[in-house]
Amino acid sequence: MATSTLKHPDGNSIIVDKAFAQHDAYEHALHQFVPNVVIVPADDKHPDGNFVEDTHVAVGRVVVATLPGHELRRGEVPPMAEAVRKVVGEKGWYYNMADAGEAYLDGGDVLFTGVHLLIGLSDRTNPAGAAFLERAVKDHYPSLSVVTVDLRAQPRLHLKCVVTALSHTVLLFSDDQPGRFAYAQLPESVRSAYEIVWVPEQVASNVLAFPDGKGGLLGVVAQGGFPTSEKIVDEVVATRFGKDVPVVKLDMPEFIKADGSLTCSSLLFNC
Ligand code: CIR
Repeated sequence: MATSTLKHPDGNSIIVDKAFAQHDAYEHALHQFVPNVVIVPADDKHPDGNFVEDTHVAVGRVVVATLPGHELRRGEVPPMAEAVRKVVGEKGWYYNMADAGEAYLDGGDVLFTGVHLLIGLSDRTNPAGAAFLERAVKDHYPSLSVVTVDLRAQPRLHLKCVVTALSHTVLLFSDDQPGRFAYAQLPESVRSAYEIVWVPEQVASNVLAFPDGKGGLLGVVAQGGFPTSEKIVDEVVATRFGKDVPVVKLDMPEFIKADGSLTCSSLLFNC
């Protein structure tokens, strides 16, 4: 039986104090762009518990409690579900993947661009998990276009390790084999709906972007420590969304050692 989720070669050298400081900086960055940030207390029983993104998926008012693909992470879901219900309340249409037999899925494999719902298949997300999410979302948003991207043969953890959305018109991909493979899997109708921006470092293709509700951006949180990719993100944000849109850079090396991206430490709701 597996005893750890860690794959990164430096996974055993995580410095906990530094990780807390990096998490504080992350929290601070969220406060700049999100009116209501709820902090879920740490739980020593779940060392990956800070990667809350994997436990739930929210698309509009649909909220799915996932069954994470790694068995060591499944105990994270019930306490997070309590916190999520407090935040979303009666507006949510709730689904629980644990009730669905063989279905499992990590939220890191789900990218809602505002136009399309992309679901990656991986070691952590199986076709039944993707189908469960698609059904839940389509129950309420029948015309939403859902695309499954099969990355099971690719060396990366989740879909959002290689692609995230800067806005509903711009996608950021990592310019490496898994990123190119993911791009190639998208139907032409989806690819042509976006401007595609490529960054050379995989970890830098994962950004948190905060829409202003009018097609623009309030700001972006991006990985620091990757100057070539940072320059590309800065330029795209300045030229497409305005020079005044802040791009906050966060150096998160302890989280990278735990195979974590930026998006994975928060869950965003807009219902
Ligand atoms: C895991 O393998 O599950 C954790 N060590 C990392 C999860 C990162 N999650 C994410 O990027 N969505």
